[in-house]
Amino acid sequence: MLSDPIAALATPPGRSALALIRLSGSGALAIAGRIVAAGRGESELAELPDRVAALRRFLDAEGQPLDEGLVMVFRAPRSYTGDDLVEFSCHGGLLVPARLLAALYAAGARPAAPGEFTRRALLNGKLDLLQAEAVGDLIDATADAQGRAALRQLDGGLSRRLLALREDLIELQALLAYDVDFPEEDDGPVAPERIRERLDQVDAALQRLLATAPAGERVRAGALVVLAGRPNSGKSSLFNALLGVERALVTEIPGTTRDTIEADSEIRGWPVRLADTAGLRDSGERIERLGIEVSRRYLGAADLVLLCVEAGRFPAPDELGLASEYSSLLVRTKADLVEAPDATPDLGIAVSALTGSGLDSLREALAKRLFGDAARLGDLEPLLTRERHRFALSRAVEAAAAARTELEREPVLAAHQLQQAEAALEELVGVVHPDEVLARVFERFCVGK
Ligand SMILES: Nc1nc2c(ncn2[C@@H]2O[C@H](COP(=O)(O)OP(=O)(O)O)[C@@H](O)[C@H]2O)c(=O)[nH]1
Ligand SMILES: [Mg+2]
Repeated sequence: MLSDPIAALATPPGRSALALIRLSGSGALAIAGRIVAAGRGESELAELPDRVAALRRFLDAEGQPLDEGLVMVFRAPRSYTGDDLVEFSCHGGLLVPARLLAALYAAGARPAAPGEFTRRALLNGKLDLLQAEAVGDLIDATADAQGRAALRQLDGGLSRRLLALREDLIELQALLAYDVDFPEEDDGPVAPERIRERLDQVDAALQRLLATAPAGERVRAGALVVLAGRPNSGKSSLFNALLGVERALVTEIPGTTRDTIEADSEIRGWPVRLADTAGLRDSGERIERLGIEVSRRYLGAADLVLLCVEAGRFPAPDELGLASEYSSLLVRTKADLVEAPDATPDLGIAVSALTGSGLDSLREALAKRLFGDAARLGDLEPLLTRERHRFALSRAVEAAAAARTELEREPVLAAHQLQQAEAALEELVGVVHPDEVLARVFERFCVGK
């Protein structure tokens, strides 16, 4: 049933001062009423005004007290889900929230599935699909830029842009329909050039939006930056310095790093996953050789390779080869060991993991290379942040291009293509939401959301 009562913990389980439990669906107030004790002079739950916190004792199925906390009622449709909703703040930890939930289940609720609260919000028209995705993205965000992008999407920025484009497509269909219905009315109200001009504008706008996808997807997923170079070139030291913690083992023995070590970090507010690799060299040793193979795979997946070469020596042909094979940035390490590190920009950014010199310039360069597009585009357009968005918009762009081709030859077919483009945008925003689209969007949500 669409709105049968569901309940779940909205905060992570474990030791904490407080926990939040949500209950939503038809009969939510009656179910909550069964576990909330109204003491002397206190009003019954059903009499509580909306959105006002009340301190109450919570009871288990036997009527025994299990905690004291706050309860708040949100009556339909003014709630997150759009259905009647009750929130309980109780004490945290492992015992109390579990007992409170058990009491709610005994009183008639069932455990919520992952993302089920947000799914109901969507079905009740509280959020569209893009906003529902943004809720998930905001929860998963680790870097400022991810939080900002998610908030903008949650605020409806991308949805409004897409719905405006959809309006344009509908208007074009109307213009075409007029042309189809009254073709003999030459000099009719709709000049063919006008239709073409409008179509060109819409097409260009769709393409501009599609062009934000690579930058937007990188913001959402984070960029992979791989440190590479010869053994002992200072990769692990730089990795640690950028992270600000001693994650990777550093020794003077070449070949110390064998496994690739990954760590999430934030560089100037942008999400970056750093990977420290085994040094690249011909090694006779089996374990080290395996590590080098893994390094190669990482290099292939990297958004940017930081090629580490000691500041004291000129990059060798194999190193310059690597630099040109991958999208890379040359870093001259151990700058503290040389008198005057090369200042030529072509010869890379001089850094010292020991003194910290040059790290700021390196961070600046990294942010610019990896997220310059996102920063630039993000000011002008909402960003497309997922493959799902890119696929839908590609379909719209293709259909718009096909409509253009058909315009001269067969206006009916052009109108059909415009309708296809419109359908792609509708599916993207979630004006229509086929079940499989919903399933994909919600599969990674947590239960309380
Ligand atoms: N003076 C100096 N020594 C460094 C610096 N970075 C690394 N080293 C030394 O160079 C050696 C190799 O460093 P490591 O980070 O393990 O290099 P990797 O093999 O490329 O990971 C170690 O003895 C480090 O202490 C630096 O910035 N300055
Ligand atoms: Mg190392």
